[in-house]
Amino acid sequence: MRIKKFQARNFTEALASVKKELGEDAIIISSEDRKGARSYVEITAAVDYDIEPHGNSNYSPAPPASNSDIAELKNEIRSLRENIEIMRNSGCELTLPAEGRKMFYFLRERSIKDEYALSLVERARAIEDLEALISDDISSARLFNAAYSGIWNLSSRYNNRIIMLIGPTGVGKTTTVAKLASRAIKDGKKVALIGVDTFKIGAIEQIRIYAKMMGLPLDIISDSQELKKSIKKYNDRDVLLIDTTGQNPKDDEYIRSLKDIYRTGLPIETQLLLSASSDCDFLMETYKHYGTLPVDYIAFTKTDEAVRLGSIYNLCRKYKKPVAYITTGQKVPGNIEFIDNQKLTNLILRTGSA
Ligand SMILES: Nc1nc2c(ncn2[C@@H]2O[C@H](COP(=O)(O)OP(=O)(O)OP(=O)(O)O)[C@@H](O)[C@H]2O)c(=O)[nH]1
Ligand SMILES: [Mg+2]
Repeated sequence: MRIKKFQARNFTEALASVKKELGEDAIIISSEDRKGARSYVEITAAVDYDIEPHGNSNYSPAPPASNSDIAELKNEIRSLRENIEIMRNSGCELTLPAEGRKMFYFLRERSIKDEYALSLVERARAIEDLEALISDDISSARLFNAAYSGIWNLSSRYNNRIIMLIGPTGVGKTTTVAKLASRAIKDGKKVALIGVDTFKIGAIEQIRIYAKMMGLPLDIISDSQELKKSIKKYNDRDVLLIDTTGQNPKDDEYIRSLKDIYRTGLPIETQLLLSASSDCDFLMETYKHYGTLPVDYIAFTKTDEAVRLGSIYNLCRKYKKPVAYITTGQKVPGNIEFIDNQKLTNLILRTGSA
């Protein structure tokens, strides 16, 4: 066990130092708000570390432990772990004033990360301030949402707007391509669909069915050269929607094949779809992989299934990407909302399913 005191101007900074020096597993033992000519906070944190292997050659091994000893030890470790987890999940907020603590728990209940919750609490005077602060933090979305709702030819540099949807398997890319296509048709746009074939069984079938239902031309392509040809062919279309098939982003080959597409220099707008019902750690990890691609916008699917939506805030705050839209169900057409900042904030602050 290593124990260390950290001093900083506020809890956010102190907590950042704890994390930096002792890592994510550090637990907060105590925290104090020291008032005076030079006010500061002091956090005492500790981290457990692995016991080094015994290097002494005179070392004589103890008699082997019995199965019941091992089981007892395992139980002991499990209960210690649980206690550490409880301690880790409490502590940093304990020295906040009562109103601050109330706000902190309010934010934590919505799955907003502790470090972001602390920074919001530091800026808020009362719980009523949180809405405006959150809205400010995700303000980049507003610009886009205002423009997105009806204007498909946002990038006037090009003849058509080429939108490619990427994201984890089953997140709702094909369904959302169909929703976007019907929305564009409704807005009087000429649309074509492109499916990137990765030889996944059934993947192409689904986009084929949607294309047929909506009477839209569809090209299935398997590499960047074919994509170039398709885009040229559909030069008269206002909107081209490219559906990709989700694969494990840890698979380098997959990311490489997507990078090939960008290397063509085609004016592709990339929307990364993430399921709002995934847990925050998964979303952050996923973003790390897809973030190596030129992601322009994030869109959150399955908001209807999510119980807490604080992870939308966590992600927007960390990666500062605008949110293009959210999807709210399986229905095609429909179940897609080009929401503004205010609505997105309300969603983040909501608890319970829609
Ligand atoms: N509840 C809910 N379900 C959705 C939503 N969007 C898509 N789905 C469902 O999620 C499932 C997967 O959707 P797809 O569109 O096939 O997902 P995908 O990302 O194309 O999947 P892959 O091509 O396999 O990577 C389907 O059952 C959809 O109906 C949504 O907003 N809410
Ligand atoms: Mg699909």
